Amino acid sequence: MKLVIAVIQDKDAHRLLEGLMQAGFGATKLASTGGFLREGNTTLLVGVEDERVDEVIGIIRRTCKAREQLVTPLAPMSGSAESYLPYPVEVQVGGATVFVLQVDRFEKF
Ligand code: 2BA
Ligand code: 2BA
Repeated sequence: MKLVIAVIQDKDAHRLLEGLMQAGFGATKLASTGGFLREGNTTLLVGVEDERVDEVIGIIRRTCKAREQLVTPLAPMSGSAESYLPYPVEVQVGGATVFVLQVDRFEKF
C-alpha cells in the first residue's frame, strides 16, 4: 500500500475529491499553508493499493491546474530598507506537488 500526499490549490480541491470518490478512492483533506506564499492550500492524503497509484496521479494531473500568482516579496532582513522597492513578481503555483510514500502498516478499526 502507498500513501499519496498531494499539495494542491484550494480551487481544485472540490473537483479532485469528486474525481477520487467517483473512482472509489478513500481520501482525507487537510487545510494547509504554503511555506513561500504563506497562503492557504490543500493537502490530500490518499491511501491506495500499489497498483492504483498511477490512477490516482492521473486524476490529480487531469484536475489540478497551474496558475500564475502575483506576490510582493517581503523586505530583505539585511541591507538598507530605504533602497528596497517592493514590486510584485509572478510565480507559477502548481498543478500539484505529489509525494508517494510506502505504507508499512495500515489498520482500520
Ligand atoms: P470520509 O471520507 O468522510 O468517510 C466517512 C465514512 O463514509 C467512511 O468511514 C466509510 O464508512 C464511508 N464511505 C467513505 N467513502 C464511501 C463511499 N465511496 N461509498 C460509501 N461509503 C463511503 P471510514 O472508512 O472509517 O473512513 C473514515 C475517514 O478516514 C474518511 O472520512 C477519510 O477521511 C479517512 N479515510 C478512509 N480511507 C482513507 C484512505 N484510503 N485514504 C485516506 N483517508 C482515508
Ligand atoms: P508555497 O510554498 O506557498 O509556494 C507557492 C509557489 O511559489 C510554488 O509553487 C513556487 O512556484 C513558488 N516558490 C516556492 N518557493 C519559492 C522560492 N524559494 N523562490 C521563488 N519561488 C518560490 P509550487 O512549487 O507549485 O508549490 C505549491 C505548494 O506546494 C507550495 O506552496 C508548498 O505548500 C507545496 N510544496 C512545494 N514543494 C514542496 C516540498 N518540496 N515539500 C513540501 N511542500 C511543498
